[in-house]
Amino acid sequence: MRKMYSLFMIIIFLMMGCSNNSFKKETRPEYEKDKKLLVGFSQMENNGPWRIAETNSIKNEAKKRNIELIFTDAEGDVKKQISDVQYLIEQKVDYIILAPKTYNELGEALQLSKAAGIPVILLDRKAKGEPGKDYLTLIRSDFIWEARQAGKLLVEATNEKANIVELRGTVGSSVAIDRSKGFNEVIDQYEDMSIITSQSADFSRAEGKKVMEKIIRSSEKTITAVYAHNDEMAIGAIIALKAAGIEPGEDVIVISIDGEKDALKAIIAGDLYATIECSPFFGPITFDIIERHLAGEKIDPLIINKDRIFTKENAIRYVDDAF
Ligand code: GYE
Repeated sequence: MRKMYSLFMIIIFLMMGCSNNSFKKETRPEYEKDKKLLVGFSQMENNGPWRIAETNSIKNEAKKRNIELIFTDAEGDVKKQISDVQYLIEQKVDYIILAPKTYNELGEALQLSKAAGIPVILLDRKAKGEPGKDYLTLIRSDFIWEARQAGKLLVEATNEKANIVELRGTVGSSVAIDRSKGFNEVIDQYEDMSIITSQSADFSRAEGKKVMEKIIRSSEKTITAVYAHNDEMAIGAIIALKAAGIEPGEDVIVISIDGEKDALKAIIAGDLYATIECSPFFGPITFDIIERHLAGEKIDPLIINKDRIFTKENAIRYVDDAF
């Protein structure tokens, strides 16, 4: 009888242990409400002013709110980014913030976190999955809007006539697709605005310079405009143009997206015509979302940041605050 009783107690004890574990991640049980929140942030790469500004915005905001953050840098390698997410899952984080490099591959990371029951907040790009099911929400800029503004400004600056070089962002990223689409929508309405070549330079300054050098060497047509999907590639292109004796701002109109400090300086110097802002400051909105979700609020599956346009009219006003 005694033996039976102890066996019974052991079974009850084991069951209590199990049930505690299984409801751990869903909603926070009362006894965990005061526990410090543990959040993982998987960044795709951490070079160039835009990425660094985004990373710092998340890190600073976590610190401000007394939230513990585990940061991983995939160094531009999508396979590493998937294993970084796996690592964050093993660390039993409460939420994952994911800035996914490419759409398809990082969809796999969403499936892993979903299976582990950890909500994901996607930052700045899409990954394959269903909003509200495979991830909590996506916070980003309106890339189509940005690209349309770039297109409109270029039409104005070139009097509706240009041979355009397009420097595209990372192949397989949602942002590169949208920035091509929005731009093409606008310039397609003008007979004499044409893209003479469109090539990827992976959002990098060094690549932008290299790709532009090659295009300058091989182009049969006179290049009169450059549309770069981000400032870093535009600055690389400006360096290449100058080295080839072509004057940006006079011979070639250069336009891009992001609004980084170097781009605003290039506008003031007359090398860059304009840049459309794409804010990298995700910290406050991301942690607001997490806190609202913890409080049981319903979260919109898509949150769009508001951006501005920087030209020679206003660049001087914003340059000091830029990233
Ligand atoms: O414009 C670029 C960065 O995904 C919106 O990625 C982001 C883009 C940003 O490397 O500079």
